[in-house]
Amino acid sequence: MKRKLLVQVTRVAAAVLPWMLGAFASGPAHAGLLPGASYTPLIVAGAPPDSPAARVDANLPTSPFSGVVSINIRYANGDSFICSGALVSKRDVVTAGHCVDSDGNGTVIDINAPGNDVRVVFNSQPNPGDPGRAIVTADKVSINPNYKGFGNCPPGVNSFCVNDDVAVVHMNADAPDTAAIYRMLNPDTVNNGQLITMVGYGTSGTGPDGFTVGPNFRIKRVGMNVMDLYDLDDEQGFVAGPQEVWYADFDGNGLDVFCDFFGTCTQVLPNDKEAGLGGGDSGGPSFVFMDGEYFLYANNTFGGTLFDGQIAGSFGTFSGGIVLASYADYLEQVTNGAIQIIPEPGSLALVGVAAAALLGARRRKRAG
Ligand SMILES: [Ca+2]
Ligand SMILES: [Ca+2]
Ligand SMILES: [Ca+2]
Ligand SMILES: [Ca+2]
Repeated sequence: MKRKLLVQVTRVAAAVLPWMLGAFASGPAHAGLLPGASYTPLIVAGAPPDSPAARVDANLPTSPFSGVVSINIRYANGDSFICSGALVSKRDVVTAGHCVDSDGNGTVIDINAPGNDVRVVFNSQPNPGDPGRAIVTADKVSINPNYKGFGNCPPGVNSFCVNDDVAVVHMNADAPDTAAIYRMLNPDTVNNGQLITMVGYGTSGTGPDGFTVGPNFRIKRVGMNVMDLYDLDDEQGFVAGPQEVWYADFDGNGLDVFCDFFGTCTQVLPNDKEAGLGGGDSGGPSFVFMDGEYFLYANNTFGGTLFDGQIAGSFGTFSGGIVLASYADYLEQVTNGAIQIIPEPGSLALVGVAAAALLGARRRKRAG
């Protein structure tokens, strides 16, 4: 018998982080953040002998991920959140909109209000006091104007919209020299089957058990997956416009849910590579590795379960984020041209986007 398909998308990022950087969140999560949502974090390992520890990337200048940062968002009421991000210029970090959304409706945090701030935490060197571990305060924060809060859709669209969840944090001082600056790839089309490397500071765990390890501003993990499905523009009812949202399932222990439910049967990666996302991974990058370079390709913003009884973060759940190429104009504008965006070589432009229609169909079905 087929299990009832229950798509439940929960925000991945912005987990409350009570023990790092002196930040302490008393009481429940910030009121603006999806009340009642179960917080699920990012880079989750496979089954033993793979483990969360095995996915940790050393905080070294030689790491290709030295420019992946954690971000601490603090409010005057004491709320404190952790997210992840990617350095795209000496002063600019790309992250997720919901990380800096103060009211759940896409209103950017007022960093000029007393007690509020956004800080970028670098981990491009290993030892306390190293310049590569600088914590740099933001002097400007921008959320993509089409982002109206996690899950919130444009008027007239009856669905759950995770689209447009992109933000840029501008810092009041230069990033440390040891932190890598990433160039962004801007392909014409993103294809299902695209291999990605995901990096973040969020919750981790294992495929069998789900989330077991909390997020940490100083511990980043790396995992891989393959993009399976896409959503088009929510402002156009998901039937037109660019690919805005990507989805990947967390394959393992014989579970391949997007293959089973949507007929999208992409490569299942080895146990020590395939990964899901957890709380705190939000805003972190998904890279495409090409010609010896990691290019920024997408950000990571959500995770979810497909049916009742699934353990958050376990095999058979899914996660995803935002395809940044679809926001190239916005990113160019907000960084004052500081972000380096390069077109993807034609040889890599791929085949169709048959999968794009699938979630659209599901959405319409649900809506109907
Ligand atoms: Ca939108
Ligand atoms: Ca949109
Ligand atoms: Ca997968
Ligand atoms: Ca799969």
